[in-house]
Amino acid sequence: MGKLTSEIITSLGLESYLMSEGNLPLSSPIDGESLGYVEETSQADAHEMISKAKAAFLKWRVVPAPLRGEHLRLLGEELRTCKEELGYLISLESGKILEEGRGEVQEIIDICGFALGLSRQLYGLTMTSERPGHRMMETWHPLGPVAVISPFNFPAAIWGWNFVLAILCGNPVIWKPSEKTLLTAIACAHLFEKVISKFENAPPHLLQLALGGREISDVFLENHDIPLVSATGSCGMGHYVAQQVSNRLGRYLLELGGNNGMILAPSAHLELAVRAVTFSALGTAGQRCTTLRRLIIHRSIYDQVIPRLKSIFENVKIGNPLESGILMGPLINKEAYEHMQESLKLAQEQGGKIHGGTRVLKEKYTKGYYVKPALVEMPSQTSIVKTETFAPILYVMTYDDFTEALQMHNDVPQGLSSSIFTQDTAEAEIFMSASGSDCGIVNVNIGPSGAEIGGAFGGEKETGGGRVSGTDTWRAFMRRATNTINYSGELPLAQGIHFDVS
Ligand code: UN1
Repeated sequence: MGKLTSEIITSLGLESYLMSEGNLPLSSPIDGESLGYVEETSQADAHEMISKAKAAFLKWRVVPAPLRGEHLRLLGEELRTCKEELGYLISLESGKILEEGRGEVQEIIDICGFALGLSRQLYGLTMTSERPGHRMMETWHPLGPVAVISPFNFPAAIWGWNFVLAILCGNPVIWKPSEKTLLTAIACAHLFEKVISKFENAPPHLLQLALGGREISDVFLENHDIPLVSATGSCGMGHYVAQQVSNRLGRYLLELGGNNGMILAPSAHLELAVRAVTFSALGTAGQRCTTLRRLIIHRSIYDQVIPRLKSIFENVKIGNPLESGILMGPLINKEAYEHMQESLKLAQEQGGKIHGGTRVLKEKYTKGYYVKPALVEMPSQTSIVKTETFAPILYVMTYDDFTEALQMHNDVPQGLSSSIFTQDTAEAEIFMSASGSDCGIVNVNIGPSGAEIGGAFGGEKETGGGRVSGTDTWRAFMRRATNTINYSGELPLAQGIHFDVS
């Protein structure tokens, strides 16, 4: 382990968690370097965690929400003091560049601030009653222990969006992070523990880490004492989670794959559009659920845009994501690289003209999978274009007519994020209207990735329909009660029904 890495592990207080042997190996995608081992959670321990979370729930649910918010404010403060270190650890384990690692920590800081404000605004409605001397209202209550299943690509922020809201809403969390980014998860849990241990009114086990694979998730998917499972990851994983949790009529919140498109209209500000495409397609080495994967360009500007994109894709700085100036780090592992190559082969068979996409730096990093991003000119939106490949592949297609572009844009199974670059107000409005983009995120003159925490985040169709992060997504983490209060001294029934014994 490098000197800086071991210093950061020490400053985050993580040495005691690392073992020289264990059944879950930790490594960095940068060069395959081993970071040690941690112990897998057993099924028996996972069941025990549920009992502990239930006990914590009974205490935490009665702590006033503004006080719960105050705990989260302090988590935000703690994160500010170690933004650099945690950002580094995220980059080391997920392979994203440092700038993005830091950005991820910032997302959690932001959601902590959001939660503090929200802690005094968990509002319910009051309704007018049809009965005299009656009042009706809605109240929102804590739901119970929440299981959070999170992916490798945002190893801290996705936990943050879910955890912070769950805790704010009065629910303990059991977190099953990706097996590829366990150290980041341990660091986040350790930070929270540091903050929460200062509060007398906070019960133990508000956050428990369940480390392992599907067998561990299964314990939470099947258990009635987990009223909500929030899972972020692939559509395949989401299908499985939905089926398992539905079997017991539990609740699930899914934020799954995207196959995000951008329409580039003839009036587009091309300077900005090219920059937006660059960040959205190449950021996080194409491994965001919001990554731009389909560019639908008006035929009249195709020849102005493609040579510029080719040059950017060819020259983008690829390398160790911890070094300054680098814009693209490695893919998460060999499987991701192989999957990318298989998709490119299919694209070629389906008439695609591929630029880039090959492995680079393999002499320097024999165990790191660095690739040139692929720009693929497609004759039409074929089956491979409709499939999400979690890698830096941008499929490019042309259109002549705006209606055709919209139709092509929506003709994929996923529905997470979308964007249009246009100066034509009518086109922009149509794109955002009922007959426009069918995604959960619909942007004008910015790319599909890089959402702020203030908005609800998630999408439709195979993206799973769930929303996390801003606005009213907190409601998914609470139990709604409709209250009717009678102060009339009579007992009138609704709908004018008479039901008298005498
Ligand atoms: C993801 O890749 O699962 O909007 C989340 C974005 C980030 C979140 C991505 N704020 O690109």
